[in-house]
Amino acid sequence: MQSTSSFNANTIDWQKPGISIDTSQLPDIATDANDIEVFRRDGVVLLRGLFADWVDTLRAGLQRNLENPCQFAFPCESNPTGEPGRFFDSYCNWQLIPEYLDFVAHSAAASLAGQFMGSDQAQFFHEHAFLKAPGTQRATPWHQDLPYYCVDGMKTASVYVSLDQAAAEVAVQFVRGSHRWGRLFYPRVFADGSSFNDDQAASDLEPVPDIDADRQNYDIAAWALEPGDTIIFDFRTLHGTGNAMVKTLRRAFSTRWLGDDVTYCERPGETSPPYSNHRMRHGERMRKDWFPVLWQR
Ligand SMILES: O=C(O)CCC(=O)C(=O)O
Repeated sequence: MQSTSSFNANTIDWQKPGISIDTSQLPDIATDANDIEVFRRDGVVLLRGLFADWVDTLRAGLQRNLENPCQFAFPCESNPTGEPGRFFDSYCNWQLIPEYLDFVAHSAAASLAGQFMGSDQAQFFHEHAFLKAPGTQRATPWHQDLPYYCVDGMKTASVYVSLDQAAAEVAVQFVRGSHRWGRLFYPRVFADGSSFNDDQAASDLEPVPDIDADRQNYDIAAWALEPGDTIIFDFRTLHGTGNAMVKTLRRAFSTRWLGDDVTYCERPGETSPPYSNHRMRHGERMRKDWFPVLWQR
């Protein structure tokens, strides 16, 4: 997705392309056909402890992101002033934060994403880091990531690494099978759940159903998470949280991956990230110099 309260037009010059990644350094990973089957069926799968070895590195990167938020792209605070806790996120910093780059360039995330998407390649879109501090009650509004994004396609995956213990009621939750509903919902502002774009009413998107008011009618995956637990989910899978109070620090780091059917998509209103001067037209493949292909079958 996207997150976020509103895009900060004054964010740093995050769009500088440039770093090239030596794909020969990227490890392949053996995947389990049953896990891939669950991902295809449910739009989400949990792989316990998969990236435990990366937790310290990613925590250090997120700490760098937090200490100087304005030096990085799209720092966003979604807790209104005066509300307890903190709900922070930031994204598009993989070229700026060495620990994030290390993960993108040296972890098995590309291989994992490519195999789960059933794609001949895994093209990297961007990363996104999240933090909720103890005391936070602000929910992550239920949303799908795809309608925020300037891409379209069926083969997509987020690789979400939990960096802390999180009880099920505060961890991100997923509506199983929602990626197959054939429905897309309005993106929402994280701070208050309102629509992300004013002109969405004119689009084909629907309002997100009130999942929390009707939980028994949805098949919700709500897992207690440990550091290193990794959730792979489709950009169309509905996810979010209720507003149970976060009792201990809860951080996560997500990478977003595009499969071989994904193309650039013009959507009404602003997309996330708000790329400019990209010179791609609707329906074209995403340019590889900005979005590197890091794994090929
Ligand atoms: O961790 C959260 O609460 C939100 C995560 C999320 O929305 C995402 O990774 O797309």
